[in-house]
Amino acid sequence: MGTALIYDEEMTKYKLLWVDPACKIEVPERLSVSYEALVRTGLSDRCVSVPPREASDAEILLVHSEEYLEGVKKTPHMTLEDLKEFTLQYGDVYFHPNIYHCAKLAAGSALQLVDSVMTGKVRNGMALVRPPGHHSMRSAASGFCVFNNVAIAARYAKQKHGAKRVLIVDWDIHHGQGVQYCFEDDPSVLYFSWHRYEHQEFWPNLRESDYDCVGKGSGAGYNINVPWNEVGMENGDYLSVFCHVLLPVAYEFCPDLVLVCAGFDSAIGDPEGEMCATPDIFAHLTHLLMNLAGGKLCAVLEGGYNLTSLAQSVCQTVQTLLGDPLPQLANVRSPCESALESLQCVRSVQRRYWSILKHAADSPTTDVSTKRIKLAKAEEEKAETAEEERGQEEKVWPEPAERLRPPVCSASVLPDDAACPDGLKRLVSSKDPEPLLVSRIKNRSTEDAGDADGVATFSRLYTLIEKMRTNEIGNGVALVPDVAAAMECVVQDLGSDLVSRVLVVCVGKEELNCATADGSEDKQEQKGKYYIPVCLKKGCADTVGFIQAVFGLLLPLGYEYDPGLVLLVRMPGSGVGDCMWQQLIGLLKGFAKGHTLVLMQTNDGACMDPTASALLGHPAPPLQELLTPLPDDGGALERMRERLQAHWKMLQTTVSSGN
Ligand code: Q9C
Ligand code: ZN
Repeated sequence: MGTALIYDEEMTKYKLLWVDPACKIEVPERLSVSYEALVRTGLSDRCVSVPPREASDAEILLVHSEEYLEGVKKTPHMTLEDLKEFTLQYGDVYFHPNIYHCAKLAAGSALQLVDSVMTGKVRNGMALVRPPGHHSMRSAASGFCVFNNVAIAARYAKQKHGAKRVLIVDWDIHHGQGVQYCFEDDPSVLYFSWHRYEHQEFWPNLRESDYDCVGKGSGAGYNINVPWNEVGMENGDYLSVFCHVLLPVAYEFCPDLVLVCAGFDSAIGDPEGEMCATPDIFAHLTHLLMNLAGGKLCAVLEGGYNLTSLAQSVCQTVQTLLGDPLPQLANVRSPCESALESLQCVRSVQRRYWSILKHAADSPTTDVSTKRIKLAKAEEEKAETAEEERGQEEKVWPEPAERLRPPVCSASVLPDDAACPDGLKRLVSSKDPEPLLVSRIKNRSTEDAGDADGVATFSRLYTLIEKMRTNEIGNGVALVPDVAAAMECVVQDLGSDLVSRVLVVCVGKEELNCATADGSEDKQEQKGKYYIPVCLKKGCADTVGFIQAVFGLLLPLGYEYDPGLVLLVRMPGSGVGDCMWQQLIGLLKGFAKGHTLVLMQTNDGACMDPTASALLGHPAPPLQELLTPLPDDGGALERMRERLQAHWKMLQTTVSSGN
C-alpha cells in the first residue's frame, strides 16, 4: 500500500502573457520547483508514479455549466487580444492557449488520484497540478483557477466509487468559494476552509467567507469557515483550529474519503498569505488527517507562491503520506487573541450541528468584536503605509530538519512464550545487563521487578527506550505482568535517564502512585498541571467522550508539552475498543518523532495485533457510528479544559475574559 504521486511537465506549459500584477505570482516554476524538490530528496522515487489524464466533458460538467465549458474550449484558438478579453470577465485569473489542456489534465489528475486510492491501488497520494481549482465556480474562472479539480473529484468519488461522505479540507490561505458554492446545500460533502479574511478586507472579499456561513438547507453545518482576521498566524494557531474544530467534527462526520485542497500559501514566506506557520506544520496537518477514512487521503495542489516555502511544504506533505516519522514541532506558541476569537465564533455557530461541539462556549460579546474591528481598521492604515515603505520584506526560516526513518520501525518486549507479531523485532536480553541498572531495578519494591524475569523485562525495556532515543528503533510494545508497576518503573527509573519529558497516556483505571503528591502547595499546583485524570462515565467505550478528550485535551497538551517519549499504558479492563485504540496510537505518533512505547498487561495479549498494526503505521479502521454522548461527559470535559487552560494555552478556545 503505497503513496501515489501525479505530476506531468505539461502542466508547466502555460504562463501569463501580458502584464497583470495580480497574476504574476502564478508561475510555471511553482510546479517544477516542487517536483524537483521531491526528486532531489528521493521522495518521488518512493512514490507510485501515476500518470494524469484529461478529465472528460462529462466529468467537468459534474461541477461546471455547459456554457462555461464551451467558452473555455474556445481559448486554445484565440488570439492574444481575444484571450485578454475573455480573461476580463473574471477576477484574478489569466488564460493562455494551453491552459484548457492543462486544466483538463489538472482535473483529470485529481480523478486519477481518487481512482488509485478508492480502488486500493495505493493508500493515499498527492497530485501536483496547475491550474489550481478551488476558486473556480460553476460558470466562472477565478483566482488562477479554471476547473474546480477537488470539487469534481468529490462528485466523482461519490458517483463512480460510491463514497457516501467526502471531507474536503482546504488549508490553502484563500477561501475556496467555488467549493463552498458547489456543496453548500449538500450534507454528503463536508467542506472546511480556513482563510485570510481580515474582516472581509482580503480577496475574494466575500461576506459568505465568514464563520457564520455554515451551509444551507440539509447542508447546514456541512460548511465550516474559519476566517483569519490578522496575518502572522503561527503553528499554534493552525493546530488549535485542527484540534478544537476540524478534527472532532471530521471524526463525527466519519468520511469515506478525505480530499485536501493543498495550497501552501498558508506557509511562512508566502507573499499572498503573509502567515508564519512553518513548512513542517504540513507534516502534522497531513498526519492528523491520515487516520480518517481508513487512511484514504488525496492531496491536490492549490496555491503557494514562495517557491522555497512551497517546495519544502510539498516535501513535508508527501513524506508524511509515505509514513516517515513526524518532525518535532518545538515551542508551539499559544494561539493569538485574534485566532481565539475566530475559534470561539466558529465553535459557537457549529455547535448546533455537531454533538461533539455541543458544549462549546457562546460567541464573544458583540462588544468585543466591534471593538476589534475598529482597532483593526486603525491598525490597518498604519500597516499599509508601513508595508509600502518596507516593500516585500524577505522572511527567513530554517530549513525543516531531516526526518530519518529508524532502521527498525517497531520492536517488542515479550515473555518467552508469547508470539511476536509479524513485522516487529523482538528484543532479547543482553547476556550481562548493566549492573547499575539491575541494582536499581531490584531496589524497586514492586513485586515483579525483583525476580530474574523482572530484571530481564526491565532491562529490555531500558534498551528499547535507549534505542528509541538514538533513533535505532521507532516505537515498541511490551507485555508486562503488571502494567501499573511497569509504568512507574519506566517513568521514575528508566525514562527519566534518557528523555527529559515523557507524556504518559494511561487508558483505563489508573493506580499511579503519584510521586509529586506530597501535599505542599507548590506540588499540588504541579500535580494539577501535570496529572490530568479524565473520567468518562461510560468509560472508554464512549466514542464521543473519548474523541472529545483526545482532541480537546490530549493533542493540544501534547503539542504544548513537546515530549521526548510517549508512554501509552493500557490498563487491564480499560474497555477501549480496538478501533479507538488504533486511532489513539496513530494520533500519538505525531509526538516525540513517533517514539511511542506501549505497555500492556500479559493477559491482555488479544489486542497485540491491532497494536502492532498501528505501531507499524497502518491506518486505523474508521470509528463506527458514534454514540450520542452522555450529557454530563462533554460538560465535565469542558470544565476540565477551562480549569487547565490557565496552565496550558493550547487548551484555550475562547478569547481571554476582560478583553
Ligand atoms: N496580490 C490560489 O491560491 N489575488 N489562488 C491576487 C495579488 C488572487 C489565489 C492578488 C489570489 C488567487 C489558488
Ligand atoms: Zn491560495
